[in-house]
Amino acid sequence: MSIVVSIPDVDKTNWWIEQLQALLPGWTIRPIHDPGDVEKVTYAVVWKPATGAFLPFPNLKAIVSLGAGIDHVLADAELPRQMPIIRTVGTDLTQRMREYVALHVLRHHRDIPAIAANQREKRWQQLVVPPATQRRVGVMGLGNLGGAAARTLAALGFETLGWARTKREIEGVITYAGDSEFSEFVSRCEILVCLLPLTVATTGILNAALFERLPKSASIINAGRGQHLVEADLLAALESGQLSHATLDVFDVEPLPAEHAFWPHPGVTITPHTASLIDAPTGSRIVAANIERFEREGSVPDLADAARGY
Ligand code: NDP
Ligand code: OXD
Repeated sequence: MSIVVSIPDVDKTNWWIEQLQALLPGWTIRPIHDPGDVEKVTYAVVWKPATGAFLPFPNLKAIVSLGAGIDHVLADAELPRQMPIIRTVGTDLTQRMREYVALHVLRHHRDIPAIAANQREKRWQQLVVPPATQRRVGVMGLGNLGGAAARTLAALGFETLGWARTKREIEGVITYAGDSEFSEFVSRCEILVCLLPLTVATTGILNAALFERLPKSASIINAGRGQHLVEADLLAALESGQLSHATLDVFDVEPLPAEHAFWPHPGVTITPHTASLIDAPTGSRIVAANIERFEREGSVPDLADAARGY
């Protein structure tokens, strides 16, 4: 009975192994590059695993994604077919994302980037903004994270809209579903938050056509995945004034390269994929509980649907 852990960062790998080992004392838990007896490995706990990482383990029962997204697992062209993928989700992850979305939507709503620029110039300028009840904010993706974010925004008083693949009912939120209602949804969002999973259908969804449909000088917040955004289209939309600001937590290439145009851009706020970054002590409790339940029942509620892509 053993578990391998694969995370690109060595210190983080050791941190997770230490925490998981304390919760699962009957298991042997080792880094994936030093797995011991490969026949005994039944679970792989991973974040951005290498291509072919799972091939050495003939008795693997499930892969545990150290996150809500599974795109980093599905990216492996040699992923064993039909392998169950368990997502790491829960109230801690949701709470962190609610904080992030509230913080940055309020920051855009109250024009804090312009106020900060004024302070740098020692300029006293009273910018008038409407109350939240007169500000329309849209959330793309209404799952665990997007649904919680939309509820939080509605509770803050924003006129809140949400869009998902299928129709979702959320109190206080005007919801839209599917491709047919996409244009109408987008055309109403003064601040747009992306909390979609990365799939074939959502890759590149934050593009020039979408930016054109948004109200003039709208802003966006992307905490989904970097590949949702067409970076050149964002730069052009900021340049033309169609968009006023973008807050980005996720990037096509992470870490964001030092020479990237986003770093010095006054219209871009960067956070380093920390919107809802789970820590090992918290995350290990969720992972350990999921592994124990999968052992007992052969399934868990947090199983991803690999065919759907999320
Ligand atoms: P869920 O699976 O719970 O929800 C996904 C939502 O997206 C659902 O509402 C789903 O629609 C909707 N959706 C999927 N495909 C489409 C589509 N083609 N068109 C419209 N809507 C679509 O995911 P989570 O809320 O748990 O996580 C969402 C994503 O957030 C993750 O996949 C990950 O990429 C990102 N994330 C980022 C973090 C960060 O720190 N930046 C942290 C954690 C996650 P339906 O309801 O109809 O199924
Ligand atoms: C996740 C993430 O998918 O942190 O959980 O991005």
